[in-house]
Amino acid sequence: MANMPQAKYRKDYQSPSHTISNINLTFDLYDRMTTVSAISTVKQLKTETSLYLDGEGLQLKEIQISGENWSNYEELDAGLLIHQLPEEFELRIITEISPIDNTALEGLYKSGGAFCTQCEAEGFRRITYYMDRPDVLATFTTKVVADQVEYPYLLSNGNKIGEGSLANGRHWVQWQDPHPKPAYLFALVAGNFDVLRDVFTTKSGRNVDLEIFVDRGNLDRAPHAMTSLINSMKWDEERFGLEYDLDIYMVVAVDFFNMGAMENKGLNVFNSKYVLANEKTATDTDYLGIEAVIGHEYFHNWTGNRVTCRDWFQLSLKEGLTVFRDQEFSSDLGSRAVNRINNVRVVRGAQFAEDASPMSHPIRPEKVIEMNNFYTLTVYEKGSEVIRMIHTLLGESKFQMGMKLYFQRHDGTAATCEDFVAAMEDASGVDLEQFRLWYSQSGTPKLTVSSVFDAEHKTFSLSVSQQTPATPGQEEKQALHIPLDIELYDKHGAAIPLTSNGEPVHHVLDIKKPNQSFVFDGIDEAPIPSLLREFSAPVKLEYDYDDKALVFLMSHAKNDFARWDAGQMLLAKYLKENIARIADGGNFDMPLDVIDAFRGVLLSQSLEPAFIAEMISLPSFNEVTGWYDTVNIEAINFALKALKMNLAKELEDELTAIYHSLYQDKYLVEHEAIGMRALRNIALSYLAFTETGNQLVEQQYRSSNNMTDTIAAMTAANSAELECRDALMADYSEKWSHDGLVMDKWFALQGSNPCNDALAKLKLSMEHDAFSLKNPNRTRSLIGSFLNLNPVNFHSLSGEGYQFAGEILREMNESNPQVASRLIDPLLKFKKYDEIRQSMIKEELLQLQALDNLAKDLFEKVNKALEM
Ligand code: B3K
Ligand code: ZN
Repeated sequence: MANMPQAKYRKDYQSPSHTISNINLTFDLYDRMTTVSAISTVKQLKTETSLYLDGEGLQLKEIQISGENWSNYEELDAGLLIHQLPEEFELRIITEISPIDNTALEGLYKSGGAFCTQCEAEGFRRITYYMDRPDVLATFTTKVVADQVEYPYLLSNGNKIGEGSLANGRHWVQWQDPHPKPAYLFALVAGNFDVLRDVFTTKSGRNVDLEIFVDRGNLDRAPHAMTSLINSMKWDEERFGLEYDLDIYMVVAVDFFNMGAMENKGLNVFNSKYVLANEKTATDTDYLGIEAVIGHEYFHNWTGNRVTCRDWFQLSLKEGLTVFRDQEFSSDLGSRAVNRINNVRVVRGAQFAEDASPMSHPIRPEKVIEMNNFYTLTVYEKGSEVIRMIHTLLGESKFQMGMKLYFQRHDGTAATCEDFVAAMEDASGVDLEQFRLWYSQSGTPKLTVSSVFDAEHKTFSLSVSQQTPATPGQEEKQALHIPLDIELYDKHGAAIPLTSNGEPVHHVLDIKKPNQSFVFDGIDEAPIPSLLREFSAPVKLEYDYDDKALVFLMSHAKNDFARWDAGQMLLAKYLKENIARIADGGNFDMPLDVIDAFRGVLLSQSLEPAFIAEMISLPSFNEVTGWYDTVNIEAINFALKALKMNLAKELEDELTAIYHSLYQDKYLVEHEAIGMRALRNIALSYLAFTETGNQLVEQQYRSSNNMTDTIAAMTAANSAELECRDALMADYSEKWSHDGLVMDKWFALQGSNPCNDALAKLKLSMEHDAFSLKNPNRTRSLIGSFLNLNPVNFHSLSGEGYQFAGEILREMNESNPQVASRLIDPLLKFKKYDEIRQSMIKEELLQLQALDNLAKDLFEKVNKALEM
């Protein structure tokens, strides 16, 4: 490569040389030649009289310093260095950009007919030369000029302060955001939309205008997003005491977007996937996803915007905390247990896999080449688990005291993770010294627990040892402070009060040393321990439960999460046994009493349907691969399918009864109704493997009045490779081919199709009118699901799956490196497979490495993977 991308290190942080107190922007919007004028007030903070401004892909037209043309500057690779500047000055820069050619979807680009921006992490530098770093906070005034007919709505951050018409059919609107902010929170949108409007009255009585902008004709798909927004605003006031701070809150849905959504101050830009929903086009999962993402971006207004990050290494300061907040929001509005289960599935299934991959990093990374590569499960989901542990250690009321102090100290500034922990510590008096290691140490800790019951002394001892395996760049690991939430049960299922030397002991044990023991007294009979309740820490737990204890916990544990977890441990135990046996040429086998335990769950009158649905959901292929250093793809696939078929056969009567009893003729988006559909549809996914499967599935598809049941039927047909599959797929594509977002569900099924000629079918789907590699949603649906959810075909020994992935990655490296860099993740884990597969995947990585235009995003990942 001509210029080797350079890494940045957290330890090298230096405060800015200058500050920009305000910036006045004018955009004259044209597809190919947009002119951006930026006038900033700059002040020197240190001794340097030169100012460095970031800038990429810009045509520089003019630089003036306090009204004077300035020629004393250098144009560098990724910026400008302006020399001999006075202490205070007005900087005027004019640049030109071409939004229509921007396929990377970073900076200012066109999504369909609309102009929009994405600036986090470092996209503002593709708009103008600027100090594009999160610790430079300025007030923004933005004037947008564009054609009046094509772009009736011209939007930016803050409040509208002026508008007018111009000659030649153009018009302008000017916006002012009174809250100083870093450039990554800047946004601009220009387009022709339908608008859904509402008003929210805050707890102090201020009215806030709420506006959701969607493509023309989509207004009937916006109400759920609006309801979710209002619920978010209410929830943040009630649970966190936080009120919104502008007079207007806008959300714009766009079709071309690299991720889920963006929290730009007062003007969120959303992937349309997380806004648009009605019963015909969206599933229950989509509805819940919209609620979560609308909530997440709204909650960023305080945790992210009012207090932002000092530098990008601190990303988890805003992301981990905001994920924690959106998880709590969803849990308070819906089922806490179901939410917890789903969050834990992501951590165990995918974040643990990241920890074990070449990309393993702590929640606060030390070294970064391309910042966009660090919007990861580790920073987000493990980051949220770290906040949750602080919450567990402090309790809700002290945690809220910590939040108050955090805002008191840091509102309006750019802070660090350390600032957050210090506020929590100072407000609560709880010592978090050792706990801080969670921010710097990477990898998944393993907790090994053993127990001894002493009948003579009536004691029960738990010995706990912790060990974190080495990760790339971090050989030595230290003991972490791990909150271990436990409960002990007697044989009737009553919780035994925990005492030690006669004194009560809290149910959350502080594990701080490599090896630690806890002795509980006054215990008459051998108790059954429930360990790591609520997944109180993001660790792997090892404890030698026998089947009886797990079956007991499945029905007697006081907390739903613990019941579910016991069921998962039981399934894991038999999956592991069977995978080993199948790898040795043996057959699938599972004892009847294990099956009976799940029968008991299905027959329970007291459990919520949504929870039963979780109890009988099997671990995913990806979660199972996480149990092994070396993965046997065929054996895992065979065992998972055999387990599904076995349960279907043995529990057919119960599943059939449930399936028929849970029929609803009306579609309601309410938690109870969603739970009933979830259970009914998981029952269908099993029944698909029985004799009646094809008929049931086809009938559900034909009679469905909502997308949830439609997609459930198609998914069942796909995984069980039913005869009706192709007919259902054809029918769906005919109905929805005009709507890319709805077709994404179809593309995802094509991508994950387990049949033998899946890759050929996938390639045909790429010819579909609704498909385009330029659209990240389409690409993720079709290609992403092939790479992540189609293990047998992707890892085919023919090597075709890998070659196909390589071709797509080489293409996407040029058009959209950020999306390419997400797609590549499964290839980075090549060391987990047998030697033949390893060498085939490595070959694709080497081909990428050899490209002379390899983007920073892929450069960082490919090199890390090949280094290992
Ligand atoms: N903060 C954005 C993510 C930006 C990703 C940049 N590659 C959305 C969010 O986490 O809320
Ligand atoms: Zn976020």
